[in-house]
Amino acid sequence: MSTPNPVPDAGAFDRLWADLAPVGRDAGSGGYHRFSWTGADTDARAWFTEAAAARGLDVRTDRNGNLWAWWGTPGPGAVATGSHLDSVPDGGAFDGPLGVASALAAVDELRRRGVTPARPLAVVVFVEEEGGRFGVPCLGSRLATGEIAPERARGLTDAAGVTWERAMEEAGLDPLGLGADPDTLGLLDAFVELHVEQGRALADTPHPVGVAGSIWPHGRWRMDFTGRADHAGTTRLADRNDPMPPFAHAILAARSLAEAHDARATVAKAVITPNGTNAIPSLVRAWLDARAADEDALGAVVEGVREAAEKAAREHGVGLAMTNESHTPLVSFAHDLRDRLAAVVAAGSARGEGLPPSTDTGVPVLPTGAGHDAGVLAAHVPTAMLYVRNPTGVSHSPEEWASPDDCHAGVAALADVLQDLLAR
Ligand code: HGY
Ligand code: MN
Ligand code: MN
Ligand code: MN
Repeated sequence: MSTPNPVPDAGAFDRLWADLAPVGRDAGSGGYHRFSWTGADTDARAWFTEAAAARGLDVRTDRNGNLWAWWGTPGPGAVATGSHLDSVPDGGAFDGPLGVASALAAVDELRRRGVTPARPLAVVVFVEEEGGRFGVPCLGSRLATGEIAPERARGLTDAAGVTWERAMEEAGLDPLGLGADPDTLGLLDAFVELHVEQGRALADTPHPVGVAGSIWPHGRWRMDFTGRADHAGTTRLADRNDPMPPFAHAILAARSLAEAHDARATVAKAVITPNGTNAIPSLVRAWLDARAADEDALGAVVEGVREAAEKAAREHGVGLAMTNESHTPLVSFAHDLRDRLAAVVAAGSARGEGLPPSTDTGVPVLPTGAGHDAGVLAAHVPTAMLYVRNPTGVSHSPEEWASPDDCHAGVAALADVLQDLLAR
């Protein structure tokens, strides 16, 4: 079992986690409903602000609503670490929060080691990473990098029609300040995100910590099937313009194309209007989440779904508009930083096992199909990721889990990595 040198004061993480984990947890399912700028997300952000301030960090909210907690005066050569606090509907406890709590615990560990950073360090919380409320994932980091235009972001709406602009105003922020933030990102020499592993890549290995190698190309496409509302009992089949059969064809096409291309395609969200048992729908609005190891496979899946959906729409006298809402190209994390992290984590593992730090403990470097803010920043800042083992192999579910020992190993590895980066 490879264990980075254990965190002598594991209590620092445990105390942080004991405070954060209950915030927004559903008493019934055990899942989380932390949607940007709403109660549970606001409470989690308040927790972060308090915990960071208690460590003497200077907490600032940037123009896009991301939180930055600085150890040292913000300046060039800075190192940042962090993740997100928002969740998918009924999400797990660790996806996002583990990276944030571990970052604060790593600050505690660095101080316990007597480290005086030679560079500024920021702990960051990106907003709307899941896109769970406004539909575009990594919205906070995409705004900061300039990847998404402020005008588009301001107009994004949630299920109740509330715009991002109004949600920010209600959170006490100025939505007119939205936009690329080179002044902040330009300070960073490195960004490291620690994240719970969201599949089985570490679950069946002796490694509690892995390093990210790449993130698959992935994206979201909205499909609007426009039919004609009518009576379920009096309308003959030949007279119908029912959007549901083409919708069903799109789902089945996504599944078979994903199998054919060893890709992943999911249709998990749909809004049916008027959504009445005995009323043929006038509109089905649904979203395709597609991901593949390369752009060719991703394109083949998406265009195959489009063709199948368009064919079925024609046959049923239904309109179809399929539009791309977000797309992240293949992310290959910078090899030098990735390999540096792997070496530091391996040395920590070796020390943890009483072996010479030069021992190659085989720390895994992993591809993933999960998107992250690190995947957005990687095109702008030298970026790397650490993964913490998830024995369940399940994520975006209350079942998602990481053991306390593995969380501590993650904090130790993150502290080792930050100590290495801050010393240069
Ligand atoms: O959907 C994702 O891959 C990430 O969890 N936002
Ligand atoms: Mn997620
Ligand atoms: Mn995440
Ligand atoms: Mn009737």
